[in-house]
Amino acid sequence: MNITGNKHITDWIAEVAAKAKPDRIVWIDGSEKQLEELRELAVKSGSMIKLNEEKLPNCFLHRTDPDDVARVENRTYICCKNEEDAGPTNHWMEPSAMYKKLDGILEGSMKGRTMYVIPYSMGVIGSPFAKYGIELTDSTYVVLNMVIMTRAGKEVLEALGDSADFIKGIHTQGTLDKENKYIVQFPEDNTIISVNSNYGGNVLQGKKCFALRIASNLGRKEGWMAEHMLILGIENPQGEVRYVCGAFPSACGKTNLAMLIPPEGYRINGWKTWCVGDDIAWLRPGKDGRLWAVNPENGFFGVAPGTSMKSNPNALECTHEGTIFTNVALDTSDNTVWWEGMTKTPPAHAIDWLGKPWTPESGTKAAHPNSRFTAPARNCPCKSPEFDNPNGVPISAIIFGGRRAKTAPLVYQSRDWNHGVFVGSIMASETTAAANGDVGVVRRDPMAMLPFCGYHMADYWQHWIDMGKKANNLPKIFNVNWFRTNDDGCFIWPGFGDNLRVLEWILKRCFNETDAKECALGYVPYESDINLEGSGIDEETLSSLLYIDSELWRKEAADIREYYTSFGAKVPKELWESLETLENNLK
Ligand code: GTP
Ligand code: SPV
Ligand code: MN
Repeated sequence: MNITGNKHITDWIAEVAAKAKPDRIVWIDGSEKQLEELRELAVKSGSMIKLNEEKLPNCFLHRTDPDDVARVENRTYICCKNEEDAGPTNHWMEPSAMYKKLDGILEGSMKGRTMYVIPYSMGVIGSPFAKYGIELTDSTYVVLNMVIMTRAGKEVLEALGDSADFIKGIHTQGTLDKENKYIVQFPEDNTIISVNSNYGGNVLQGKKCFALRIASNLGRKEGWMAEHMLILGIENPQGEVRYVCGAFPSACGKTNLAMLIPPEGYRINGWKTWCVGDDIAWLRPGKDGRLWAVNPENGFFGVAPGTSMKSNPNALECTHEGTIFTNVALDTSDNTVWWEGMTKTPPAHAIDWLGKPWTPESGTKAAHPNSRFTAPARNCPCKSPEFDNPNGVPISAIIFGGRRAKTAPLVYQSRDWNHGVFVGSIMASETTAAANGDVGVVRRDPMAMLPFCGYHMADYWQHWIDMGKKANNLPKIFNVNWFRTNDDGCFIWPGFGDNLRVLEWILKRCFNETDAKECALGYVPYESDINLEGSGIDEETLSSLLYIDSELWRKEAADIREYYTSFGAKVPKELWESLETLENNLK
């Protein structure tokens, strides 16, 4: 039964249903009663396992196909009319050719299945930032994840009224055929189609497909920014809360930084942290000349391995109710979950992510390295009181960062906005398990947006430069690297909660409360300006973490020159100027 009279919606659904031929169509109204039925259905069908109700109330475990465990960047497409508009970093196909291919896959794909209609909002429904979408899917797993990750249900249809202004999304899990897996964005049609996958970022379309690939196009047109960024509020002992955004590539520490717990010495002095978002930020210039950010999501799709009471108790706490775990291990002793790094001692017996019996002697990983939890934001102990503020929060600093074993120092500050755009554009990081492909290979990942920018990357840099002219009280831009290693390959910086020591310096810089040393890259801290008390790090080690190896950076600069050249004439001149300055500084 339809729950809207909006013809744009009902005609489109009829069209998709005529193609995919589902046995029935079910509208997701967002009610607890309906969700309860769907959970039961998912458990009955074997798609989800109900976990210990006492220890993990309303929590479930899902295992994906072993070949469907991460985003598939080589099968992700931006289909706009001109190939040039997608740029050299995106896969492209002419839209009508792609529609034809997808129509072939969609034809009859939902026979014998139910097609669910999920109306959802990215951002607080009715707020100036909000954008609406409808995802049609034949997967209960997608429905149950989407209602955690977004604001979904009939309120969205009410907010939409008769409007045609929504993003159309179609998903079928199909046969999971690897050779016919496609994650496709049509930015000119505001349409997303993903087929033959049932994993996270491929199919929870509100996240990367909409809130980044489609939204980056909308932002460019409408004068705002869609970024792969966490949003964190930091409250100092005076009770002032200052906000930062941080762009780190997938599995490089956004969720952890967004929920960090201050080191003990800071806590005693009254420092607090407030999580506004852990993965995506939409930023707009405010009337006051500052950039304001909202998190368009309503839950966390976080990396499980490494999440422990020691590294990130807040994230762990988020997963204690109403959470769906994907590809973690099942601890059979009490029907709970486990993953590498959760506790020092693994369970004696478990079922691994492949569904096979596992013991610590098995010599394999119990949880997949990209196993995840989908947890509602309401569970977060440090959820910001501003989380649902329709106008967002004002941003003082933008922080870029990645995994670099040697090159990038612990922290440095850019000289100004345009130079900061340069710093973001040259980001590089070792690849992780969040996407299919090799792990640990250094690749350029500008602004952590390489897999998510929905148009030509150099046009995107130009958009950043242009945004700099739209606000007169812009955030200051920094770069951090928590991942420098010593000769034994161990991380030198303690990371996690101790990252607040660096954030404190960053925020002081934003408010002219501390000095800095000029260097070839911009500004670095004086060692004595970073509070190391209780960190176990001495000033000498800090010096080594801040050291800039000119030889390595000359190689880096040559590599950047080559990289920029690969984008052709569109690279903004401001970025070339910053590169020349860097080259001169290194002479
Ligand atoms: P996506 O959800 O894929 O976008 O990832 P993310 O950027 O949110 O990364 P997340 O915070 O989940 O961290 C990924 C991995 O990095 C986990 O295994 C963490 O334990 C590890 N990690 C996070 N922060 C730090 C840090 O400060 N130092 C070190 N050494 N490791 C960290
Ligand atoms: C990422 O890979 O950056 C994620 C997980 O946040 S996914 O939703 O799969 O994109
Ligand atoms: Mn991410």
